[in-house]
Amino acid sequence: MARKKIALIGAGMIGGTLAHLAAKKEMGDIVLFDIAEGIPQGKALDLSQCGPIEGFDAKITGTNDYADIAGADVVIVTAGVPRKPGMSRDDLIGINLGVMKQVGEGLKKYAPDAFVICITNPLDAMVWALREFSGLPHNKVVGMAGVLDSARFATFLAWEFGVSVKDVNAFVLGGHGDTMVPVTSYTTVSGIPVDDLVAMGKSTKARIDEIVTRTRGGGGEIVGLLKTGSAFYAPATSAIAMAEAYLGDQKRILPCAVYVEGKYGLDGLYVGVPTVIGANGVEEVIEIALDDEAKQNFQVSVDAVKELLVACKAIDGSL
Ligand code: TXD
Repeated sequence: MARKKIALIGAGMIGGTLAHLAAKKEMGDIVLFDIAEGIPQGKALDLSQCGPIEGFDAKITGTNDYADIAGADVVIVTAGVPRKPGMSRDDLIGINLGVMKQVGEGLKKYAPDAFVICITNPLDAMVWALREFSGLPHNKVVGMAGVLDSARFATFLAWEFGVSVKDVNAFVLGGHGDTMVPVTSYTTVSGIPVDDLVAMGKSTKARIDEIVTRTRGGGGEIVGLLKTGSAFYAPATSAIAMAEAYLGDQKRILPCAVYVEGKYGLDGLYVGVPTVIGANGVEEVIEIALDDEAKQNFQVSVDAVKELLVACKAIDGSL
């Protein structure tokens, strides 16, 4: 059986990390696309030379021509500009919306059957715009944010409780922004709800609230430290988990930015919700019961996403 084909649109910090992870896992042949001349080609050559050492067989190529992504099974989009200190994710709309338009045209023409994972910020608006521009089916275009935000939440909780990260199952819903909704009532350590661990004296409500706040600011914390860009190892790792769920028909329930129609009181919006990812892409949106606080926070998140869409439509009248 021919190898799968993975196209990475954007060969920057996340794109290069995606390529390395996909190659090490032998997920398929990899095409790195970028508008920067030489970057995708140089990274592809460098990564290819890891093969003899790591022992992976994967054809890794770099290109500036969309035709080279033809027939891709999975496309992961990081094209655009990342944040600098002092910038909000929303400040990126002006530039990255135009980028999504170009990428959407490329997908429509060369990879209409692909499962597309958008990473570019502001995520909830960019994934919606990419779906609109590409015309691909809603169940085949998703955004990566919740897996990353949940991993940040899980990391901080594991440190707090002094337990293995393997045993923390964290849930973060809503938009990929300061309004994201870490849902402690669905967050467990080996099945034990966080609230029960607090009741056992393993932590306090105040500390958990601090961790929720730190999770919300998780991206900004790294931007502030790096100064030249934003996080890229965990974002790449998160998108790879989503791509593996699709390629392996794993039926994983992952928090992804997906098109929600009729559930959570929404009538057609991309936002982070628990999603079953399998060979058909988005196979089901899981509507969990939210307590009043989580419901309120989720609504704030939805309203923030809606404002981004208004901003997008003001920039590009075709949306
Ligand atoms: O959880 C999440 N979704 C976020 C997303 C987590 C971290 C980073 N987040 C966003 O991903 C970030 O705010 C950016 O919007 C993207 C990509 O971040 P990255 O750190 O990889 O940015 P780089 O290193 O600047 O890479 C972007 C590449 C760069 O090589 C540019 O030349 C290329 O995008 N680029 C383009 N490629 C194709 N087409 C166009 N028009 C284009 N413009 C720039």
